[in-house]
Amino acid sequence: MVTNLPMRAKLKWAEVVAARDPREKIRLMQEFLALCPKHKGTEKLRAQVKRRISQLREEVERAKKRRRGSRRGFFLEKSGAAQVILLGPTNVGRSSLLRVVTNAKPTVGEHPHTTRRPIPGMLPYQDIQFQLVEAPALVPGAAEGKGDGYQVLTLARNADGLIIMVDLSRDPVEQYRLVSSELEKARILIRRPRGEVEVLRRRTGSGIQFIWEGTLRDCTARQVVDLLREYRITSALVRVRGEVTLEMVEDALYGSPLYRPTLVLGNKMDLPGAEEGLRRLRETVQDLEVIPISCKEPKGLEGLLGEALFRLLGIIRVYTKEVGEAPSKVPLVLREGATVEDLAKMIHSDFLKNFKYARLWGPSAKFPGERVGLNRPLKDGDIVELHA
Ligand SMILES: Nc1nc2c(ncn2[C@@H]2O[C@H](COP(=O)(O)OP(=O)(O)OP(=O)(O)O)[C@@H](O)[C@H]2O)c(=O)[nH]1
Ligand SMILES: [Mg+2]
Repeated sequence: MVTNLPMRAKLKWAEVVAARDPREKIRLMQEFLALCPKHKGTEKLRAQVKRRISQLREEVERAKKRRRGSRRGFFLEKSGAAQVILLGPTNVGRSSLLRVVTNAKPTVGEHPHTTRRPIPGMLPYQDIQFQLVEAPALVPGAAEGKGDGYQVLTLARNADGLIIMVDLSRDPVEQYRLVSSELEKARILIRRPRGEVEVLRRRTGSGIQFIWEGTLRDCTARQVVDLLREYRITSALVRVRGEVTLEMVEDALYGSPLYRPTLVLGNKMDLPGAEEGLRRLRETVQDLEVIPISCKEPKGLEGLLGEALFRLLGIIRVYTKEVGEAPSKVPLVLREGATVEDLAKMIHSDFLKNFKYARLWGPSAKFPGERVGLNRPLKDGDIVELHA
């Protein structure tokens, strides 16, 4: 995205990053824009910086209001195994779905924009629950702040996963494109990127250090260090995952894109034209899973959706037990790839400090009660007894 910025613009960005006061940041970002040439290559970057400016302005406004005692954020505390945000244009049936598969009872309306605030509901699946949140509808220009767009997209950024819901009977491809393009503009990725890079600035003067969980593609580590120096960054931790290019490193300096696992729900399968809509939607969406549903025929919907989210989010359930007792009825929820160490950390930091060994039953135990160490990967359904 970033291409050949003049040195003065890069230095200005270093000032933006160093600034602490939001008003000061806004002023410096405006100066940055003035130094940043206008052409095709800088279009996205300019749009993104402008978005940051409007966001900061809103934050300043909100902080003022908070001081006066009124609150109007969209923040929702997470609950259950994962928080999943239901996104879509208006009238696709998000409230109807919530009524069918969760305990929440939002108002369903024929009129557009019935839902104005996020509404959470719990979707039970086997012995866990997902928090499903209906977000107010996305409109074109949401990423520029239209129709509470910032708040909705912030909800999406903070979630564990996303559902894009469309109405199959009314040009679902266009609806999907609307949502996916607003997400893209807000730097939320709905497909796992080939590479990810994070630049964590540090105060101590310990130079640039790399954490290698992948490789650099078109450049050397030396070039990365030189690039960071142009932005006056001399002390940072650079985490490289997958395949990373120099452009991605520079991009990350303006705010890293975030990946959120995403599912597409095609609703109103009961209406004429939906079959054709589904076929065209699948053609467009390609590698994302598209699930056709109808809220008018809700039988089995809860299980279907729960199962899909379970797979999408890569959830594993682990049951802990005490010596000589039965395993807990309620599982701890971890993500694929989690180890005994992650489990111990989750329970209590003391557990990790004083860890001796663990005993393992279930799918990943070689035999019941196998003795394992901290780096042992866990699987869904494992039973673990921690010894500290
Ligand atoms: N035929 C049919 N109609 C549906 C289905 N799901 C929802 N509807 C109808 O679609 C309209 C909108 O439904 P809502 O659930 O309010 O949609 P929403 O996405 O929450 O919309 P807003 O909150 O207003 O943006 C209502 O008239 C529903 O009865 C479905 O599966 N089939
Ligand atoms: Mg609604």
